[in-house]
Amino acid sequence: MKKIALIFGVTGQDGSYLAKFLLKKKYIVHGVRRRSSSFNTKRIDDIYVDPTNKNANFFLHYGDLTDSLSIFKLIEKILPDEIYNLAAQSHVHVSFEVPEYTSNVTALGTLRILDTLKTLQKKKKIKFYQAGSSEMFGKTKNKIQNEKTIFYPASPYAISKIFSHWITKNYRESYNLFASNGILFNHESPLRGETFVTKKIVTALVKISLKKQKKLYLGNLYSKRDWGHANDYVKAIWKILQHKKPDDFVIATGRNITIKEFVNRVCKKLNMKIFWTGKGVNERAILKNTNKIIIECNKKYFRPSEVPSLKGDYSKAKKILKWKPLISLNELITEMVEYEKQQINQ
Ligand code: NAP
Ligand code: F7E
Repeated sequence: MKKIALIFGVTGQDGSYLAKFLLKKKYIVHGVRRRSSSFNTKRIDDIYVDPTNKNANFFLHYGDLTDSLSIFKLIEKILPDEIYNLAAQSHVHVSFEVPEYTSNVTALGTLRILDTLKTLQKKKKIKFYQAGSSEMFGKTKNKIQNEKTIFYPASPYAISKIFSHWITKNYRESYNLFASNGILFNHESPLRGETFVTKKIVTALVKISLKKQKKLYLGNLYSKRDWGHANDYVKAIWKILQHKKPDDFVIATGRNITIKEFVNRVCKKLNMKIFWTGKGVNERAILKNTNKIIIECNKKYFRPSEVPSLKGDYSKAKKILKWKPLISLNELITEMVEYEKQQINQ
């Protein structure tokens, strides 16, 4: 019998990589999409099949994490073997602008799924994965973070993810649900949302190199992030649910660099020679051969509260799940740059 998976957040970066990964593993995959005034299925259009086709193995349903009725009805109808909760208002900066909505989706949405699983557990024991985040460590003083590091969240997003982390643990301990948390550090890909910093940098610098854009505006250049590839990380997500017991795992690369260093590496890949000048919000990058400013900082992109440095220790996942990242940051940058060039040439 084929396994059945239900993915909340299937239209997002991770949802699309996970759906493709599970289809390769011969799962039947159901995904939840939100109603939106414009199409939001770009990342999964390549796997869409007409649901009336008798060989169809990928199905989309309308639903929303703010709507308990839709969640209950979908889970009760599909009765999947595994649920992956990847849905969230996932932008940290935006969470300061819409804190209540962020909490409703990113915190309470998880509770709505878990409570459905509790109600339905006599009908079926469904495994549950919760997409936790390194942002939960926030302003931690620990140089490297693992499953035992104390959380110090620095945004409404991070606080919502901590609620989800603990409610997942609480439902596991109180009702014996198979409910696991991943604590994933930043992971990127060509399919990353346009306003996250890596995608924003790569898209702009490729356009600048082709003289299709003049400038890139950024915020804090000195925060450090541990960046991996989404394709490696969805394999870890799957492994977490295949483990014999529910548990919590940090997924990371164990290396971090600043935003500025990320910019330098993308410029190198594009053979753009730049130098930096100025300080703080006046810092800028100048292209050597034209002497033109191509990067400036803008207050608009600084956050009310910043997470200065994150670096993950994934030794538990390595030991127990036999997982490790396979794609290096330079390979990730190459893939993102090539994808962006292709998009422009289309
Ligand atoms: P993403 O690209 O922003 O995708 C988020 C998904 O959630 C999209 O499918 C989105 O639908 C959906 N969604 C948003 N609000 C919803 C609602 N009210 N009801 C139902 N679905 C809703 O995020 P991602 O990068 O793939 O990340 C996946 C998950 O991992 C998120 O929970 C994120 O917070 C978490 N996470 C991400 C990272 C990372 O570095 N990528 C690291 C740690 C944790 P639309 O397409 O309609 O917007
Ligand atoms: O910012 C700085 C910014 O928005 C990274 C989400 O997937 O990963 C992601 O959250 C850093 C921050 O990702 C700009 O201040 C500078 O220090 O790409 P980001 P994030 O906030 O780390 C975690 C693990 C998640 O869970 C989240 O869902 O880059 N930065 N200048 C900028 N950031 C943005 N977005 N735009 C700028 O212009």
